[in-house]
Amino acid sequence: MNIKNNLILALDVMSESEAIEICESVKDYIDTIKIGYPLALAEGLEIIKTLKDKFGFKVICDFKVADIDATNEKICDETFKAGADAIICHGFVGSDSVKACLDMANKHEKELFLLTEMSHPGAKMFLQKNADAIAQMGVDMGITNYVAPATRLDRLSDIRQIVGEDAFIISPGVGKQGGDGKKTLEYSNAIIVGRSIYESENPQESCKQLIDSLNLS
Ligand code: NUP
Repeated sequence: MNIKNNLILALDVMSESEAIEICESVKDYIDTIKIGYPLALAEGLEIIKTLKDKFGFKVICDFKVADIDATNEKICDETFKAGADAIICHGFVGSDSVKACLDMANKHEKELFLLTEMSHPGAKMFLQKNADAIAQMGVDMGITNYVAPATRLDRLSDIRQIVGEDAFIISPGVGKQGGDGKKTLEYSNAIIVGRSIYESENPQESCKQLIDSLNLS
């Protein structure tokens, strides 16, 4: 996936009008947005097409799909039918569940991102212990897209080692969760940033400043 400025906007706002307002202000800097349960539950899956049609964005659906295979298949099918370019699934549920997501992504000729270790403190309780194995499972399954944390660069580096240089990693946790964008991009292909853009007084300026701080060349 080619992502402008290596920056994905996590659009966790609670209404279509807010979403459109934020997208209007950052559209010159961003071409890929991530929509999760907050906006999808508030406005329905139609919000995907609305934002794609209006702004031409690529949309990653952060539904952290984590069910049995038969249910994962249905969740992914509906999400891709609604226009998503990619979906994020959890890995801890095991390879049968993940394969259902991968098969559906392939069927729709769309992308799957496998979530390895999460960025928040609670990820240390259970997920971190298995994150390397989750990443390795992804490699064994031929998955090429991953989500790994900007908040723990040592872990991000470990996961990069496992998935290899050719894999595509996107990383949440920059800004409000404490991660540094420029350092994260030493290991990741793109950062995911939400609140420090959409909660800002001036999302456009925050976006611009963040991109300047990444020193992309
Ligand atoms: O490990 C993860 N951490 C994380 O924050 C996996 C995620 N998908 N996210 C999501 O990234 C989170 O749900 C939110 O949409 C975004 C980070 O937003 P913010 O902390 O920049 O506001």
